[in-house]
Amino acid sequence: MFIFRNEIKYRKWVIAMSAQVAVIMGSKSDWETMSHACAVLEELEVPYEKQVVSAHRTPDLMFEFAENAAGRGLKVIIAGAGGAAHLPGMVAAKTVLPVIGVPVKSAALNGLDSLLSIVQMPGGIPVATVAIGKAGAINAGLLAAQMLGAFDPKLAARLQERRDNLRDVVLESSSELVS
Ligand code: RP5
Repeated sequence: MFIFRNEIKYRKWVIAMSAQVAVIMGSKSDWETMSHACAVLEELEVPYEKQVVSAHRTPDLMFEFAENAAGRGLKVIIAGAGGAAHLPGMVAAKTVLPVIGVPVKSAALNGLDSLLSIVQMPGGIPVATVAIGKAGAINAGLLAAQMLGAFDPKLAARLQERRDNLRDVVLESSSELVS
């Protein structure tokens, strides 16, 4: 049992050391949305790490994270936030790694506030902004994998297989309508 617990710690350490993608979010309340990005990365066997980093509540941690991200070997950052969603843009301001911003659906304005906060970056500091909510989180995971897949033929093949499966599911659903 003791050894097993150590093994879990060891595996977590290995993942942290080998992560290519970081999935960060402004609050634990964003996890329901951001878990979809993580699920895609797991499915595609992309090593990733996840963490809560708040632009407003933990600004020093945010800067430390962004400044050290490239040096730690990360290649892509997925950042989700809701409301006054400054996390993706501020992280992008402190790193030249690609940052994908996920607008989390907010209670007050249904995520329109999140979307506009993330997408309207000034020229020079890009954030690749995806759709509000679950679809955006899924696409953020896929987009990160596609960026890495440009340099990793095996990952590119897994992405193509996923596309092919998606196509088959749609064609199948269409044929069910006809019969
Ligand atoms: C943002 O504020 C977070 O990204 C979250 O979407 C929103 C609300 O956070 P909580 O009050 O639920 O922690 O910073």
